[in-house]
Amino acid sequence: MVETLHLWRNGRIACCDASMTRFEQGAILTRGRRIEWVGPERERPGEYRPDESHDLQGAWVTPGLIDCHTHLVFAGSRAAEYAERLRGRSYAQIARAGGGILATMRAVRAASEQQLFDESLPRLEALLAEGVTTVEIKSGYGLTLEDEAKMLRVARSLAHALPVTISTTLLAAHALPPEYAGRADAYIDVIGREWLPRLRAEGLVDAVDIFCDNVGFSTEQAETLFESAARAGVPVKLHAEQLSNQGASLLAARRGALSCDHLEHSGTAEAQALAAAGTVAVLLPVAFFCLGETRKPPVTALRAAGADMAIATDCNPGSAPGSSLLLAMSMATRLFGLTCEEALAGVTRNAARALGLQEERGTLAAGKAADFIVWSIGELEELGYWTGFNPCRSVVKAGRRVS
Ligand code: DI6
Ligand code: FE
Repeated sequence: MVETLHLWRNGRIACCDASMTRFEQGAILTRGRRIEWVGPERERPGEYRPDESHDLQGAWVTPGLIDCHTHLVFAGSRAAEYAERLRGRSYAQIARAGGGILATMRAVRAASEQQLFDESLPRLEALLAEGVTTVEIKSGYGLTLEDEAKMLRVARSLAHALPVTISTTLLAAHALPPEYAGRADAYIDVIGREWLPRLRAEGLVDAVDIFCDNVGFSTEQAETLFESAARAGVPVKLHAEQLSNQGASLLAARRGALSCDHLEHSGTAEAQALAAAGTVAVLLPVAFFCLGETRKPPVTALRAAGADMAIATDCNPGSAPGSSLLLAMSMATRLFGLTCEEALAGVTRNAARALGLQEERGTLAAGKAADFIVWSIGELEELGYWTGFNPCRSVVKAGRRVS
């Protein structure tokens, strides 16, 4: 079958490659789900005879945005806990008293697969409406084999309901479930030995994650889980240095993790180790904001070391109840000091790397997925500038205009 060739012309194209190439009078040729060619309109090779032509009317175009860290599949809300936190109780205190992640675990276990799907869908719709065409979704509120599988199946089925590519991450090591109270090592063992191989064989797991912190798991436990992941041939990432420094980033770097996420309590040594290992530093400013944190990730050190920085929503009912990647970009600039260009790279090229998807997505180049966004903006810097305003005009996913 010969797929039709589409020309998308008269755009201002931000490729989001390493040199942040822009074509002011640019065009994109797509064939089926892929980009065939991108460049200045006047340099379009003559051998291409497009079947259809679309006028972008001088609008800015970027790659489809990528939200590389979410816990978007969950049930219920934790607004009452938020109210308690406003009265002075800390996230860690609530977690230690059996609330926090375990409160959502109870809601997720009680929810049917359909309920979980129905509650999660609007959050993914909100991301898509902002031009997010690839989303990572973690498990981590089931904490039994069956309930983790249920969450991951919901994540996979969301990709059939909406034009969004979903990457799934097994985060069974998010909190210690009551069944394993006092037996954290045994829990890590069962995840690595039984759950991971089974869920991977069912096609439900693209990566493995662990919450390594004083209210989560230790670096030794992370190391054990990473050994199992290596045996199963599954890439790893981790929640590191969000609330304390347990040496998790250094472990992530040593194990060649795809990404190391949060990082508020890390410093120069960690930044250098991540840069040297090519592990992406994922910044989650919405969690920083909603927890009322004051300690920031070492952005200056990460920049100086040449580490790749990504930005994600962390969408979850506890620390980051929201579903706006554009707001996360804005917070990353104002709260963490990223430039607008770094923020854009953080939701495109670097976010793709954080998922190991850099060969397919994250930049506009020949051979990449034809996922791109047409924006109603006059300047590219408006991405990372607006707070709570959505200038997305149109979404093209896998070569098809879907909005
Ligand atoms: N860090 C976070 O910010 C989320 N998970 C994690 O390890 C919070 C998840 C939650 O509170 O439900
Ligand atoms: Fe998270």
